[in-house]
Amino acid sequence: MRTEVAIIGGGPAGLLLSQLLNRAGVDTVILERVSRDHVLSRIRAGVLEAGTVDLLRSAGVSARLDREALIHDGVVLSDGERMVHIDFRALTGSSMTIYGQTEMTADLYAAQDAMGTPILHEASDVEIDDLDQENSVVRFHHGGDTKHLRCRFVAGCDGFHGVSRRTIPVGKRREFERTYPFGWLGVLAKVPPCHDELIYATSARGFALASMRSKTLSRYYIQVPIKDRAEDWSDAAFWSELTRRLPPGPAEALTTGLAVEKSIAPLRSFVSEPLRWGNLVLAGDAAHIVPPTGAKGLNLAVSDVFYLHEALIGALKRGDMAGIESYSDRALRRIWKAMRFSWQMTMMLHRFEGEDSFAAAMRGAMLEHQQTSETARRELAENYVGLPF
Ligand code: RFL
Ligand code: PHB
Repeated sequence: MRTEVAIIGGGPAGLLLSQLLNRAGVDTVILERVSRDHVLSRIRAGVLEAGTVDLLRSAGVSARLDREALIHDGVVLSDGERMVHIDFRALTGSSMTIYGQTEMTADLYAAQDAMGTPILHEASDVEIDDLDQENSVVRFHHGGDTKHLRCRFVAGCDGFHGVSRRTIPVGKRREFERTYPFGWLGVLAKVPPCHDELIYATSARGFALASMRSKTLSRYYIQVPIKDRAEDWSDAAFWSELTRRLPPGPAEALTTGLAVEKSIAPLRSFVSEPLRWGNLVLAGDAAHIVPPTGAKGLNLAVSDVFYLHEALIGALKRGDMAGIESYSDRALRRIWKAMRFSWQMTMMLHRFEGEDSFAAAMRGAMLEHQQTSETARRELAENYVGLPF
């Protein structure tokens, strides 16, 4: 097999990159470790920046999003009774789009099928070689055979646990990491949301987030110790804990119901530099992870893809390698700013086990500052709606 760009990973980064390249006349093949059903059963992000939506539009995959998505002009930060409204529209002129990553991924699969792009599911034991040669090779197992895919570039879009990043020799990459001693227990339930905007709530019992996918589908999270297991949390225990962490009005308005999905995600900040090694380029969670507190992970994967698709088209259509050479630096500048924002939001809203009284007082002061300073709210809003690509 031969293609121009071999894409490892059929998540949002890999699919969107492939879609944008195909539309510019660049051939791709996507190798995905698991089945399509498995990819589409993962419940993850739900909040898209305007820049993300614009890129989905220019990729020709926004028809359903434009019909079904919710537009949110702000979010609420709360600690107990206090509810601080961050008015994105007034502060930045921009807003956020509520549309599940699962739906976005399904739309991308449909568009890629219509393009006839080869997507090989359950491709295992991927190995990438000859990255310093004119052409590279990806070896993998598929359908009982060992296969070889020859290509000009390899795009590593295989998430945090993928193989692409690890293909770069240890001495040639630098990793930055911060882990947090808690996770988010998330529940998806077919109930109307308790409030018309997202609520990020900090409390003496820990963090909670009230989010949604639609007017009839809610997504809630609570901070839990990292050693907790989702199966040990009954639906009743979840709803009871959530109610105690939300501000009183939304807590009273909360409709509980059967959890259609329940899982725990650990929180981590991680960057691996650089994003390029010879013919290999990394994008999305393969290169970096943010804690979900700022809703940045998926949006950052999309901004990487924006820079990368331009770079690959330049190289393959015009023989111009400048975009490939500057890709890593260009993407990392935006990545680090989103890292900082996600870390700051995490510190502002979570309770750390064994913390001193000063830490809680600092969270209170940060909320107080948000409440009383429009400058503080604008800074938060500017980052939340997404820095320019
Ligand atoms: P993905 O989605 O992990 O996709 C990578 C794909 O690669 C496949 N793969 C391999 N394929 C071939 N060979 C291998 N060796 C492979 N190893 C792995 C995997 O099966 C998978 O299909 O990475 P990608 O495309 O970079 O996308 C990143 C986003 O998924 C991620 O950043 C977001 O979901 C993060 N995130 C959020 N981001 C936001 O922007 N807004 C949010 O509101 C938001 N909420 C969240 C989140 C992530 C969460 N979890 C569970 C981590 C909420 C949660 C709970
Ligand atoms: C979600 O709806 O899944 C969600 C929303 C906002 C976040 C993280 C996750 O910051």
